[in-house]
Amino acid sequence: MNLSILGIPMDLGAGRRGVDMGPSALRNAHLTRALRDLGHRVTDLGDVRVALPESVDKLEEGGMVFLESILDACQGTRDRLAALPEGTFPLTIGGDHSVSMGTVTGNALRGTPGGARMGLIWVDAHTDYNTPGSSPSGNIHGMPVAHLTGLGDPRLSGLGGGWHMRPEDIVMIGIRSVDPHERDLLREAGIKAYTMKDVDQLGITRIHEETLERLSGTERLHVSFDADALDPGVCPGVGTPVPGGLTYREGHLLMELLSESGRVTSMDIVEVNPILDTRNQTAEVMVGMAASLLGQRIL
Ligand code: EXY
Ligand code: MN
Ligand code: MN
Ligand code: MN
Repeated sequence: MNLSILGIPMDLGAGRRGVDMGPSALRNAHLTRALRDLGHRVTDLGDVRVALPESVDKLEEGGMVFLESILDACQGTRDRLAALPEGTFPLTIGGDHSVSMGTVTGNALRGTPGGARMGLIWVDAHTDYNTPGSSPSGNIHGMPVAHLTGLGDPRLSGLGGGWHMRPEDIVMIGIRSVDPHERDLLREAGIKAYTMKDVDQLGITRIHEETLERLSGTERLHVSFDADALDPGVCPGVGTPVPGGLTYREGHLLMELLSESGRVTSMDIVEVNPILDTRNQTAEVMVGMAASLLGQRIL
């Protein structure tokens, strides 16, 4: 398969600095080599520009202050992805999870001016369904899914030029940290979220079956994998760790089953923070997850 890697070195959506080095950490974990060893033709497109206004000191500011810079980076991401040739598999590497407002939109718009009907599998400890009005932190990496469905700040929810994710085409897996108002918004939207209790009770195999059934009407399928979905013992290098996450095998099984389905058309890896993980274990684990989605087999 033709794979295109695109980095978005952005930490402006997060509550702490460092995930802007996520793309470098993933490249240092030999992402390209791992995928070439599976027989893929891999092109590394480099990184999207992420710019701050001169006046802003990102170490001293936070939250919504960065909205315009996040919007600019997401527009650049959207446009790069929308312009890729048909038939390529985009693998976007962050960067905090606000980058997915650009990745999901760009992958939906490619070759389809009005935007394709996109399925979205959101692998995460968090539902990322806050709006600026509901967020307890003001950090935009807690808001991407809300904006992809048309809620929130119109500058961000307008990235698709009228295209939005349908809530019924979104499935979340690994959820274990949801804010009070966010929970209300999720319920109103009718988004399917599998919590870690569901993972414990149903298992990944049943969740995978139900997910593909629910998303059977979609034209494309994007997997957005937040490293903090995995247990902090597996992925310590994340900015918002939550105990009781997916095991290493649950993460790989989900990727292996999705790989066998042949349905997935694009992927994000986000929230890898090398400042918090000097052994680069988190990046190495996430390279393995991408490899499992892209055809690596045990036997
Ligand atoms: N729900 C919390 C907030 O909105 O501030 C925490 C969000 C963490 C988001 C990370 C990327 O998954
Ligand atoms: Mn997230
Ligand atoms: Mn998360
Ligand atoms: Mn709309």
